[in-house]
Amino acid sequence: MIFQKDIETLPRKEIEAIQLERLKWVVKYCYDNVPLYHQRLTDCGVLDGAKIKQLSDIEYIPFTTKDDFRDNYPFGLVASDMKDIVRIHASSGTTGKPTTGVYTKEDLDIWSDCVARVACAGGVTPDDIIQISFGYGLFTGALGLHYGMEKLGATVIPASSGNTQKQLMMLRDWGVTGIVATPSYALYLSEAMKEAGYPLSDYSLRLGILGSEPCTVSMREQIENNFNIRVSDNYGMTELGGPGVSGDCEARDGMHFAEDHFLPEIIDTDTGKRLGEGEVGELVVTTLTRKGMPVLRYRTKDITKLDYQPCSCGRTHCRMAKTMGRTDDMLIIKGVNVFPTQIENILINIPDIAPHYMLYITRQNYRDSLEIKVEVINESLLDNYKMLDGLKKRIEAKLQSILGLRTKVTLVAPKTLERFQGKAKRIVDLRNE
Ligand code: ADP
Ligand code: K
Ligand code: ZN
Repeated sequence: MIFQKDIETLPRKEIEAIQLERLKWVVKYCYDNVPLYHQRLTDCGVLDGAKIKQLSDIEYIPFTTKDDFRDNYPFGLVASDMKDIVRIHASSGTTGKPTTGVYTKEDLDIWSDCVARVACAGGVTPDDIIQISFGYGLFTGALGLHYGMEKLGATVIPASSGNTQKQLMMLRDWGVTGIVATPSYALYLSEAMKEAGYPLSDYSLRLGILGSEPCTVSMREQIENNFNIRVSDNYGMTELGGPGVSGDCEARDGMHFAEDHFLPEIIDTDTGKRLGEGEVGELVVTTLTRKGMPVLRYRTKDITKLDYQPCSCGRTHCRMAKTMGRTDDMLIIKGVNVFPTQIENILINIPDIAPHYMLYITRQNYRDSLEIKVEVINESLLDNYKMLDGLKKRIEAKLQSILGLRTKVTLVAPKTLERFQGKAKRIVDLRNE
């Protein structure tokens, strides 16, 4: 099933024609309505779009960054009349002032379409009962998935996050077939489900629609095995309106971008130069239809690549690879570049330990060191020092061979590391303390 088949299977040429027309529209719209963009479009000579003749002319336009959102907090980037704004969301703001996202009625309508596409691509049908275990509130994830699922015709349970026993009760009693959550919460819930001890046959769960943080293939497999479900990944962010920007189809070979609403580019982070198809770099996105808060060339800081080849599912919109990290969470330890997802991938494939871990980075005498705390799950090892030491050394050796970095592994008892109900925060960088 393809939710908006006519649009999602358009030939490449037609997608590009729509994008060019909409790009010209959004440039003029920003020039006319947002002081920051008016100034920048004036400075670069694009003005109200006079210089945009083809899609690649987008490169004349300066990037927009997270700082622009902060500097214009809360409503400086709003392009519509406030009387036409019907909803305000905001990011968590863990690294400063929150980022606001504002929506007109039309924006909400398009947003739901985009989320419904992603849900449909992930296997959801109107027969499904979907439990939304994202935290409801300012966060775009919960309400975004909520209205998208409803638009698709699925039955929505606005469970919100937390209260694990009640989550499990609803899963069992209400015949829930699909769960929406962050991968870390899904993993947590799947463990709690095993522990609760009811047979799998008490549950009807078959799908996981996960997003909002990276989910490696190995983590996905772990969640799938625990729950006995199929998981799809989807991607988005507050600055671009929330989830629905891209999502997995049944092929799970890259997440299809909603290319009629978002124009993606990949750039070299250092030079800002546009990169070609398949090249790895930072994702930059321009919104093509948003009215409340349009964004020109937003630097997402997410590292990925784009694939424009036809997909076996029939959709023609390009596919974005799972993010390989962010330009700002890349750890540089003793000069070695490390992405936390690399470490996770290694740990998750080692038996006897749980997929729960914490990274601590410290600095002494100008030397960085990385300590990794991991939980042992094989209880029979706990009293055997020799076995534990052997396990620890094997993990350290594996990490060193793959990362090229000597690390210190500390094994801890089962269930002693923090469990995250929202986005996991597994990195503690103490170098500048
Ligand atoms: P969200 O509502 O999706 O959590 P935020 O604005 O809080 O949006 O955070 C956006 C960031 O979250 C993205 O820039 C990206 O780094 C990360 N993110 C969101 N979804 C995914 C995903 N499916 N895979 C990897 N990272 C993701
Ligand atoms: K996120
Ligand atoms: Zn596909």
